[in-house]
Amino acid sequence: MKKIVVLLFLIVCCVNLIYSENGYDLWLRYKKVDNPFLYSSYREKNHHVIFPCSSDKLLAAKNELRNGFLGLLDLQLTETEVIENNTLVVGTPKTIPAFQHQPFIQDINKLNDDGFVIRSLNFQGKQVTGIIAKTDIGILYGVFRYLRLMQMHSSIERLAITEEPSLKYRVLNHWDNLNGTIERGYAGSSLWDWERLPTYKDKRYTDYARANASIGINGSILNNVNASAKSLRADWLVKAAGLADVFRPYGIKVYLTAKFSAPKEIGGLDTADPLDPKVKQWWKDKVKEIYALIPDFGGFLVKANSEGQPGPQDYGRTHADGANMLADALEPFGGIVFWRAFVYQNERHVDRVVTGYNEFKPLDGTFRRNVFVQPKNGPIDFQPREPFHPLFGAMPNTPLAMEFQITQENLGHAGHLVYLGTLYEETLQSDTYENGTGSTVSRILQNYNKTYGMSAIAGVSNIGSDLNWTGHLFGQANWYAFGRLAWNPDLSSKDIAKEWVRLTFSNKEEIIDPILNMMLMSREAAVNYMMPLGINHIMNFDTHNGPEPWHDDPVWTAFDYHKVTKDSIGVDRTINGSNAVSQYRSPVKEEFNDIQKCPSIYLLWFHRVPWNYKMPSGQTLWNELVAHYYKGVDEVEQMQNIWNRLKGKIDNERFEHVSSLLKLQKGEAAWWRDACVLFFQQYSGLPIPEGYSHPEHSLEYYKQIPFPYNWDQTNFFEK
Ligand code: BDP
Repeated sequence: MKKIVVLLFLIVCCVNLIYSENGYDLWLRYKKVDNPFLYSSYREKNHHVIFPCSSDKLLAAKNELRNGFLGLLDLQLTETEVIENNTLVVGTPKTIPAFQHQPFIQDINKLNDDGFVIRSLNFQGKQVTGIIAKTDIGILYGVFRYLRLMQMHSSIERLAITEEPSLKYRVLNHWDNLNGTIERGYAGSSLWDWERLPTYKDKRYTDYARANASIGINGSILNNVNASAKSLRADWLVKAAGLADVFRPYGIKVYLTAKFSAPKEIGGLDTADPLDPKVKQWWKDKVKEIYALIPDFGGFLVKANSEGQPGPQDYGRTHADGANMLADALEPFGGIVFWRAFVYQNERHVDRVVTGYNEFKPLDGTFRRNVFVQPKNGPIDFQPREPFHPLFGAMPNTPLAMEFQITQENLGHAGHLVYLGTLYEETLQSDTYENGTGSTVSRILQNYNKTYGMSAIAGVSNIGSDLNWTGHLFGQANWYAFGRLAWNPDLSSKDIAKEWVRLTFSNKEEIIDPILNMMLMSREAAVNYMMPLGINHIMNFDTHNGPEPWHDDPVWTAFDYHKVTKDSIGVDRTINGSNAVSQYRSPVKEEFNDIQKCPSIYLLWFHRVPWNYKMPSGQTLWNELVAHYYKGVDEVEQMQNIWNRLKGKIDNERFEHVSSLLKLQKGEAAWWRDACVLFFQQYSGLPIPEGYSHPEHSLEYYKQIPFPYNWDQTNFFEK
């Protein structure tokens, strides 16, 4: 009897082990295909492979294929030289010269360097599948795409896929400090082990590169925008070079942030004036030194004259003067500059929303060709919801790079499930009217492709040393969504979410549908319980997590953002107010300016509205505001219910992980709701409408709740 119990126990343990997943494998899990029909058809089609390899990129691609076959199909990658039916043929016209005479070569030649085709074709009299590209990196992308087909249980018969990325530079911005902390990072510490680099190269760097390459990300900016000049010192550059060596086979270039005062801080000069010949020379020499170590170095990202960072304005020069000096140094090597447009004066009389546009719009057309101006998606600062940044549509002669935030600085850190694909899509599909209807932000980004090949998108990374990379398992979906939209900014966030669920959890509809529902409702839920109707910047002033609409000190006050009084709430940014609306083109400008036409999601962003204002729903503003806050919490409850019904259908480890975080989210959502409703009620003086439960505690109670500790802010070791 005892033996049987022990045996049963061991079986249970094994089953648990098999089904327990910690999330490390991301969307590259390569679990065995559990549909017998597909399994055998995939095996048949991949029985033999022709895949000549002459570069590290091709080798990386073949390794991936090998791992994919083993995991998905229990199949060893078997190479052949003789073409038979059902052979998988992988190569470029260079590695498989016979391709040069095939009719499909025309299609390949039309693609950009990162493109590929995957086709079922007749090649040398045999029916084969071809993964064909112009370049080696195209092959790597094609292989990942091919494996994804099988991971998602799609048919691989009669394939006719042609793909190329719409944007050229698709980069992650890591806000990693050299001391291992990550500014606004919530998934542990930095992946970069600076102490042991470059000699010791953690295997994780390779997995990081694989994950990025699988979605087409091709650049990694290693360090924080609040930069340390030290990262440009010779002893640190060799470490960056060590990472570049690991990333290279995966087509990922390394970039660094450049602290504008570096010539003074580490170069011994007495100025960093961009027009000073000594300074120019210093940067030229520095760039030369970098390229000697990292021949494919990507370039610099710069935060200048913003939030206390040094910049060209310290010397009476413009952003263009600063950016162009760096661009000139990088140009001979093919490097580029990302110059951020996230600037604002810490002066309370200036509406922060208008600053970026005011500083950059007049400089349109004055930047070198290898400079991107990089605004954030909205004109304030990664709020749960913002209208698109008005610089998109206002600088037709300057390549603009989009900066999205993947890390959830203002969206519940790694504690809340908030799928950001919908946020990204909302911005990308906003119409700027730069060239008439249909000039979406996405088009603006892609249009520059037509001018001189410059197009870019950047995402502030949510990756850290946590075993599952992103802290919250669903944070992986945001990394994935960013990458997929970087490849094609017109993809639908819903389709992307569906892909991610299939790759991460299961191909079974009974699992896909509920998870998809949760993801698609999650961002709106967060907006509802945090900052509905265009309210913004009312989070804790320091950690940016938790409600603090009452924060008020001489330097920083939430009152500048909500301007609440007993009569009204919201900021007047109409033509009678700060006139921020005029930074948008017609008809967006008129739409935002008119309280009747302004979408209610942006109402209090652009308008000061009396508490008893009648909303289109027929409710007063006060009642509607309260309704949003309560709805947000209800939505989190719905998400919990959906998730709970998945118990037993997905592995226990990931189920429990998400389940406990949803509990945390529910608690914090209720905290946001109760604190904000009570705070605003002090001003409106109106009752919480019938049917809603009253907050359990007083406002004083909520004000005293300590904000969850966040250790990421310490940059002090570097200073
Ligand atoms: C703000 C962050 C701050 C960043 C800054 C930036 O709170 O940590 O340094 O943006 O983007 O949102 O430069």
